[in-house]
Amino acid sequence: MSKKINPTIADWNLARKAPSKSEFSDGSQSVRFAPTFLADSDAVAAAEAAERRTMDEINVLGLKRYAEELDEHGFTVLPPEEVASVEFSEALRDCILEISQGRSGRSPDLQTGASHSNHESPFGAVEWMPTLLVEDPLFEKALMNRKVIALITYLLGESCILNHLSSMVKGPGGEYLPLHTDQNQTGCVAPFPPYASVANATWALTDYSEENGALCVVPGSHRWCRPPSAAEATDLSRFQPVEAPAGSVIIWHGNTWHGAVPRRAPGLRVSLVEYFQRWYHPPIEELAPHITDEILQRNSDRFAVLTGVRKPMHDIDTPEAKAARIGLFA
Ligand SMILES: O=C(O)CCC(=O)C(=O)O
Ligand SMILES: [Fe+2]
Repeated sequence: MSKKINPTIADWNLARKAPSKSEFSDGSQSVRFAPTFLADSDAVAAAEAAERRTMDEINVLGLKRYAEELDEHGFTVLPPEEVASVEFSEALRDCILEISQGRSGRSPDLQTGASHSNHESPFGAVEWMPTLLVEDPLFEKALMNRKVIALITYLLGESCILNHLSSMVKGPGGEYLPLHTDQNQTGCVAPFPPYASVANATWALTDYSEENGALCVVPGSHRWCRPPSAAEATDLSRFQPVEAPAGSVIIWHGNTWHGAVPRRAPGLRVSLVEYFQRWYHPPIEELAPHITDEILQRNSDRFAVLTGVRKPMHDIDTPEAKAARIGLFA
């Protein structure tokens, strides 16, 4: 597996190794340093353990190939058979369409797409619906999908959080979504670090193809560590539509240039967007106040971290919190 994009703990060991007494720079043991900022062997061990857990999970779930694609191309497509049953994906799609009807008062037309053909949004002819997580337990199940979380952890570490969970319902016509990166929207300014500080997992709940108005990517663009220029953002020769059957999950690195083509075929493109980021970026959806005890009880501890109910990495003194500052997978 390429180590260039996601350096492993070994690459950083020299800088992070807890020093022995004889390694202090002036060779003297009589000089005293305030301990908080010194490398700490418990924190290093916690960071290494997080990397081992992350890679073990990738291997146990048979996801090595998809992790390699993320390293190599900056995106990957988990096919439906890797993700969930057809029934689950269809239920998720129907649930989104029902919420769309409830929020807009208009009945979505999956066959012709006429209900959404005149929609205007920054994403084209798309109805964008944020704040979905607590609308239905199906969204909690989608969020906690083990394989999706394994790959997101590979990109963002165990301490990552959800920035928002939303859906897109796209009708025929409308505008192109210009190429852009997510990294500089909620992560950091260019030049970007080579590792992801933001990552997107989008459930394609209807078939994705060029004529169906698919997401487009520029493979390998995550290595460029910058967003496209205005000319590059609108250069249609760079738009590569992602072909993915309904039920797939498309995962991409925050540095990856992506956009979308307008839908030419009748009907609707329906997707669920799970947008994640490293723990130190503020989320756009403040989820914690909406997470009830009942929701917490039916979910894992990881769910509480993802939704910001628990913030263990904000506690500066624990090895885990220190590990989240020194390890890409912690
Ligand atoms: O699904 C799409 O059409 C692209 C949306 C997008 O840019 C995003 O979710 O970051
Ligand atoms: Fe985006």
